[in-house]
Amino acid sequence: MPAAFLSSVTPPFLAGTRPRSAPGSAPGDARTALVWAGSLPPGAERQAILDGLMWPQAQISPKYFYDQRGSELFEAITRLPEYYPTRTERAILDGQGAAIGRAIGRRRVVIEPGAGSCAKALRLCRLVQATHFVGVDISADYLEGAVARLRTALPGLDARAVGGDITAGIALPAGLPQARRLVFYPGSSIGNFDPPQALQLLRGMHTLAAGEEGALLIGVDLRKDAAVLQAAYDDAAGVTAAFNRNVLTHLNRLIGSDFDPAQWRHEAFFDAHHSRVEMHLAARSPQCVRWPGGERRFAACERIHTENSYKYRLPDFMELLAAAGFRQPQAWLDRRGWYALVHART
Ligand code: AVJ
Repeated sequence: MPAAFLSSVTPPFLAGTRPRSAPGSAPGDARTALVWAGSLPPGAERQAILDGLMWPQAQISPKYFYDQRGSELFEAITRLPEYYPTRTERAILDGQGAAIGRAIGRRRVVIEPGAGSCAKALRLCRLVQATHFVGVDISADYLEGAVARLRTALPGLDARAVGGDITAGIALPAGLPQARRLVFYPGSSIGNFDPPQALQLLRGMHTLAAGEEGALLIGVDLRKDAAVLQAAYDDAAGVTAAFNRNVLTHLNRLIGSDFDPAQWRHEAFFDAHHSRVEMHLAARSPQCVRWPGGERRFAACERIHTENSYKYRLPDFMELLAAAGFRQPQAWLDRRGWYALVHART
């Protein structure tokens, strides 16, 4: 691995997350049960957010983008002309679906961390003739609606929604078959984590899939021209800017802060050294943000770091997969080599 991959600093909001045991399935109808799992206790979550805000380089974890409004804005981003990852991934699945389907084989269980709208889950569950689906997402209400629609589209599928934070460890519904599991992690969500965190997450996915013939299918955004990346994260219509600012509205609700989103400017750029797109919010004027028990002053132009989106070179990503214990990796790329869908076995 190049040195750049090892030199990134672990931000406080991710340093504190550790796998922890979580409660099992909630009582009630097993087909519709929403299982809460893996989230930090409320006090610790609040403290983690405040630590991030008080850090010299203020930061907010990108997981807080995804309240109801944020999930809708993200869906809008995936339809933007500049935002290539979603449609490139779909083109790979559509164009090379037969070969990918052969590599995966028939699958009993599909587990999708960060399932969101479940749009890709429908295709994949059809492709591999899955009998069980487990969608996991931090935006639990949004996910619950999506899983309900998935059940309508595939009536034979036992589909469950699990609300929870995948970085904190998740509890699978009781009785889920152990054999022929496929962890499906599309959308290049792995890019939100710096390589050491990504390795930890991939190890967790290895554990989730482990058992007879376990496997992983993961989407990875690859390194490319900086101008293409820049446009994808700073679109002309300003949807990504609205998505970025919405995190402040969400935080106001979560911790009782008084951020004025209109006072913050969206910034996005490619950092070639770390091979990542960074998103920030920059203060338009000097201001003081208050919350119960504290405050932080921001100078004009001072920034809050809200997201990293790593762009991998394929060999580096393959090394990460191997380090997490995966074997026999196979990758399918689009014609331009912008994006990879990678399959590997546990
Ligand atoms: C959902 C993390 C894959 O990094 O491209 C889109 C989120 N941020 N536009 C990405 C995002 C700004 C997205 N991921």
